[in-house]
Amino acid sequence: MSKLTRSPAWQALKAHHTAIEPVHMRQMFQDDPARFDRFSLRLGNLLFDYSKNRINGETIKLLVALAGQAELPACIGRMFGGERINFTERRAVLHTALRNCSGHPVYVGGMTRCAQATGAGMPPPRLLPQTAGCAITSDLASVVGSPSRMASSSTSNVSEADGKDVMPDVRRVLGLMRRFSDAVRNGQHVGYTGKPISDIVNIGIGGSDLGPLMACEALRPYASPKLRAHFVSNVDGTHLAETLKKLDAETTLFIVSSKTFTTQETLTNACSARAWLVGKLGDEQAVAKHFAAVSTNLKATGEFGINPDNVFEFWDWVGGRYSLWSAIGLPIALYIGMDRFEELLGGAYAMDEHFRSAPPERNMPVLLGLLGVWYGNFFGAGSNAVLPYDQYLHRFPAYLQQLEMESNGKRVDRDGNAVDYDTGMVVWGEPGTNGQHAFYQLIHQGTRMIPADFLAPLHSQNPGGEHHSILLANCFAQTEALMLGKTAGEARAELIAQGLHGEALEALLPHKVFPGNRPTNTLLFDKLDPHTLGMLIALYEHKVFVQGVVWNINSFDQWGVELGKQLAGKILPELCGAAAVSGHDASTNGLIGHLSGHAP
Ligand code: G6Q
Repeated sequence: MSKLTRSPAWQALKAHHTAIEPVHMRQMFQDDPARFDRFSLRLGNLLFDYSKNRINGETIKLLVALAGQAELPACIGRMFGGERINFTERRAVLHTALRNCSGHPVYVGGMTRCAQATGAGMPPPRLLPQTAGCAITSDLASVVGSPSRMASSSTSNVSEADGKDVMPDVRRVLGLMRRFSDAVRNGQHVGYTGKPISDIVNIGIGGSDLGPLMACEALRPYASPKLRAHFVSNVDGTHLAETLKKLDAETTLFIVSSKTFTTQETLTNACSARAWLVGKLGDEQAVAKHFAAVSTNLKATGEFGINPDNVFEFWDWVGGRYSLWSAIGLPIALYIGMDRFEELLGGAYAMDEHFRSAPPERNMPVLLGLLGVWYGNFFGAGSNAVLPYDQYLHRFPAYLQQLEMESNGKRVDRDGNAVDYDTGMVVWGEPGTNGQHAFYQLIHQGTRMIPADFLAPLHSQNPGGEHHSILLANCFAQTEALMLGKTAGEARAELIAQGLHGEALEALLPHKVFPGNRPTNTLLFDKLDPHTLGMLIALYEHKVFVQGVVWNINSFDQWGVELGKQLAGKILPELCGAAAVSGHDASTNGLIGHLSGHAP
């Protein structure tokens, strides 16, 4: 048994699970009319209702004890404090610095294995009105008039030195983003033939795609009507080809986004896009006006031929899937404008401040994370559905899939020992009512428990008719039905009312029963504006952190992704005939052989 599973907090939860397993939530609601008040939380305009969970006060106490045993508060302090908690890559984890509106410096710290260390070391939080934008403000002063815009970026593509305050660089790059996005949006930055930019195409994959794509979709109502945003990620040539079909080279701006600037998919797509552009405009010189890059690898962006004035850097302490707050968010800034982008940062900052200051039992990310642990480790749930009742959030589940599954899809603990408990869950979902007509059947009546998060705005960005009332009625009805279920008695009464009786009734009855007792969280917000989206994303980022701390895993590396990056490298030359096919298993040899008669 691992240290975690034999720990007193874990064992206490195990015993508590045995006691709570037979209790139906119907009963819990009947017994406690104040259950909603006890198990809901507000932060700014965000309401987190977690009362429809299989918990009581004792559950929360025990889960909080588990977090305490894992030294969660100290670990939070270490992340915000810039310690190198991503120890397998010797990196700090400082996406929170990218939205640090406090005016305080943030220093890259020394290497620490957070679960083993003690002591809080948390700076006192600075309170921020929940509706405020981000006071981080892009530092235009350090951009304008600077002899070289990269002058102070000596650390790019290398590890930041311990003790360095990252905030001046953060502000400087935000300033560059503001200058560039303003210029594109107001028509100052024009294409090679002098026409204003109408289309931006982000070329990136994984963390360099999913965040900006999700956020641009979510914030469409705030977008400039003069700009369209496109995202090309897949190396499948179809993705680029279908995107280019819609575009005019004279008015298109490509942003090549890659932390490493070595990713095969991104570089392949970027090269093809460049060839398309030069082919259409007939001059290599056009590239300078139509290509920008976002990367930590400034040497590689230079070698690719991107005009240094259009290169936006970030740093090794920003993980790919945590990078939308950095220059990787440039498509968002272009699309909705820099002021709105800074509101997004402000929302995340509000959640950061809540996360680092609220007591665990009143802390949204802590509770959300611990509820996941409760179901994953004690009820054996294997997946978590995320169900936005807001069409603009249609890519949110896909975004969370990477955030959660890449971060917590780990099988060894921080000491390298195989864990004897489950870690990250499968995350999946679709916008609400579409899902209702598809996979909700399994959530209601299937054999597996699937905890689900329901997200909905009180106000639609597109009010009119009865759409929004119908949408919300569906959302609330689903969580109610999942909690209550339908007993055999209720189903029987319904069937009798429909005129059924005898054998026909008895045959149908079991199919009409819903066990209920299926847990859900509901997140309600005023409307999906940049500030709220920032809060929601940061909420889930910190949820992932909480779970990683409890499971004693490194949530910030991704060796599985790195493996994928290496694998095709060996087979590609074999497919092209540049190397002999060797060293594979019979299946892979067979597939390669099959292809050789049908050249791609
Ligand atoms: C994210 C992962 C991964 C990464 C992509 C793209 O946390 O590391 O999804 O973002 O593999 O990598 P580049 O940005 O380096 O092209």
